[in-house]
Formats: sequence, structure tokens, C-alpha cells
Amino acid sequence: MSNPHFVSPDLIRQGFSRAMSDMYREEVPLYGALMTLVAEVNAQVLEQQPAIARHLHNSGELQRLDLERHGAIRVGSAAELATLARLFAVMGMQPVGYYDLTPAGVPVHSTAFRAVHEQALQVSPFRVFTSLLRLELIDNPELRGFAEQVLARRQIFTPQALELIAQAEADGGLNAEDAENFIRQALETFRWHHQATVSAAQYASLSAQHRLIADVVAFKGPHINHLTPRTLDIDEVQRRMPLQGITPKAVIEGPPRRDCPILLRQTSFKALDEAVAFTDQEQGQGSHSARFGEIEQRGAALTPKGRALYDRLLNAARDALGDFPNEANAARYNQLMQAHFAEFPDNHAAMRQQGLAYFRYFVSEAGLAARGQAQRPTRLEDLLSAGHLVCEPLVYEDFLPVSAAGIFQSNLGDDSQSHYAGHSNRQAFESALGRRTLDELQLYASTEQRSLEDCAQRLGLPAL
Ligand code: OOG
Ligand code: NI
Repeated sequence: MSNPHFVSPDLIRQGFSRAMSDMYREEVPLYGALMTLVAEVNAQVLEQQPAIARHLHNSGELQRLDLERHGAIRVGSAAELATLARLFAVMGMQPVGYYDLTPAGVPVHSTAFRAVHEQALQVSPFRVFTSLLRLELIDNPELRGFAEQVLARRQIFTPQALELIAQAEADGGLNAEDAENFIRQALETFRWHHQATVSAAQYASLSAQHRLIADVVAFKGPHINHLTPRTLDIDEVQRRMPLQGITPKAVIEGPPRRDCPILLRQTSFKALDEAVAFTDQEQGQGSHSARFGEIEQRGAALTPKGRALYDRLLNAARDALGDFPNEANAARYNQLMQAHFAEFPDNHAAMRQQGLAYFRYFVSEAGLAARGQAQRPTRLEDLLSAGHLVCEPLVYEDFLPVSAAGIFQSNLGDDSQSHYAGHSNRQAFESALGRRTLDELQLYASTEQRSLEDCAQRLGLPAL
């Protein structure tokens, strides 16, 4: 970094993630209850399953677990998305991946802003699933025009946030005082507003088109709609949620329960009805629901081959179910998922040997001790079987489109199933964003490659 007084973007992100969590806990007390539940279950898993604790310690995930969470927001225009990208960049967060939600009847496309290097992720793995409303999919031209007009009038960033973003870009960073101020100002963009920007009737017509459209258009800014802690046992949290008065959705999204978790499993509970005021009302006369709770369990990042297998098995199970998973067919869905996923190897050695998941490699004490020996193994497989190297799967840092659609739908209500003729349009999304989105598979492959290079160097070998 050019200036020694600049705060590292990773620490700004860590501070921001903490500030966001504090704000959300104050605004949504149920979030606090969920955090407590997740912390209890995590502590229990670590105590009862020392092997899991050891794996997580080796991979560095244990040290970041309590900090780990993702949030989600929805924005209404290209200009908002582009400025958000600049705001997140100050905290070292880049747009990773492209998710098209229109096939699932949700008129948005999305990316996830997150840190990309393993060292940065270790300081703070905070991510924000960010969706852009696709106004072009509103088929009523009058309503579309109205929505565009309302969105064009709003400014979702404080003047100081905009100044600090520009300053960070020009100078290459922020000093401690400016960084603290930046966190405070940036937080304002994500705050909940009780005061709507449209009348009750206008809200009703936006909502009739799609509840998500009303959520994006009718308010001053892109309020954070959930903040999701990471659990080590999602089934156990799901089981205990009703004991706390929380009703989770019928099925857990993502892969079924396994000994070796893969990708991402998620469950959520319904949005809260919250008192708001439309422009023609007194405070508290109206109501809107947008904010909900969610938990996630993360597993191994899959290679293109592993991901293709995951997608095939998921689609086969869903085809066999013949319907969207819901309350009534949940038990059958879980059975079908278990049955189909029996084909996916459930141990790390097979997942690695078959090239299904990405791994990170570490030199063991034995490997270091053997450095000077003439007869030591020098090939990757031999080093692993000799115990000179150990490996841990890379954790999946991203999201899943089918799961995200399920989360959207469960919180928007089943009456919001729409069918859109529009196509996936990554190009339009990237032109709104003002830059390309990064390919997550390349990021995992680079991390794996760096770990191999590091091991080779530590063992004094030319390459691995
Ligand atoms: C985002 C829904 C998707 C996830 O974790 O996949 C999501 C939203 O409702 O804005 O949160
Ligand atoms: Ni989420």
C-alpha cells in the first residue's frame, strides 16, 4: 500500500461487517436470537466432534467462524449498482459470479460482493448478495415509467459517503479517521426506513406487479433484508428454531446432509410484517414485509466437474419430485435428494482424486523434517500418502442460483410466481455494474495453485 497511514481494506470490511451486524441486531431482535442459537449449536458441534474442529482449525475457518455472515440487498438502477461496486471496492470487495433469477420468476439478476484472496477472506469473509431489479421485465409501460421516475429521484448514498469513495479512489486508501467515518456513512445506505416514498395506492400497484418491485421502488434505499450467520450443523439449527418461536421454510436449500459437506445449504424464515407510512399516511398505518432471517452451512467448493455432477443430481431429484419443494412434499423431496446424491462420493480422498472439489495443501512437520533426506517422496500423491503434505477442501464462498430462488420465493410468498420471457443477460448486468464480474471457479483454482506453489517452495521442490 502506498501510504503507511492507510487502513487495510480488509480491516475496513471487518469493521463494516461488525457495524452492520450491530445495526441489524438493533433493528431486528430476532436476528440476535438466531445468532445465539447458531453460536450454541456451533459450540456443541466443536465440542462433540473434535475431527471437525481439527479440520476447521487447519483450514483457518475456525478462526473466522464467529465473524462470518452474508447480507443481501436489492437495488433499482444501473447508477445505484455502479456506485455500490465502488463503495464495496473501498472495503476490498469485488463482484463475483452472475446469478440470473428470472427463470425462477424473480425479476432480478445478481452478483455477490466479497473478498477474493484467501488471506483477505481470513480477515473477514463478509459478503453481500446484491440484486439489480430488471425493470424492463415490467410489462405495464405506465407502471415501468413510474418506477423509473421514482428511482431516478432518490439518492441512496450520503454526500459524505460519496466524497470518501472518491477520496479513497484518488488517494489509494483511507486513513484511520476517514475509514471510521466511511463505515458510519456507508452504513446509512443499508438502513431501514419507516417512511415510504410512494402513496399507499402506488405501493399497491407496484406490489401487484411483483412484491419485490414494491420493496425496491417504494423506499429510500436498499435496506439490508437479511444477515446470515454460518452454522456447522444446519439440520440441528433448523430443528431448534421452532423452540425459539421461529418457523423455518419447509426444506433446506442446496445439497442434502452429508459427512463431507459440499457447496452451501441454507434455510430461512419468513419476512416480518413491519409498520411503515406511505406518503399519504400517518406513521404506522401501512405495512411492508421484506426483512427475514436465514442461516447457512458452507462446505467444499466444487470444480466444474463436481459442480456439473451437483447440478445433474439436483435437477434429477427435482424432476422426480415434479413440483417446487414445499410443505406438503418436503419429506419426499429429502428422500429423493438423499437417493440421488448417493452417487456423489462422500469422502475427501475420493472427492480429490476424482477432481470434484478444490483443495488447499499444507506442509506437515514430517514433511519439513524430511527436507534433507535423499529418498523422500517428491510427487503430490506420494507426499500425501507419506504424510508430508496434508490437504483441506476449500470452503465455498459463493451462492447457488436455484437455492437463492428458493430463498426469494419463500420470503415473497407463493403468490409471487411469475413467468418472465426475458433471457439471462450478464452483459446488461455488467454494463450496469461498470465492470466485469469475476469467475469464482478461477478464484478457487488460483488459491489451490498458490498453496501448491507454497508447499513446493517450503519443501525445496521445483514444482508440484
Ligand atoms: C436474496 C435472496 C438470496 C441467498 O443467500 O441465496 C439469498 C434476497 O432476498 O435479496 O439471500
Ligand atoms: Ni441469503
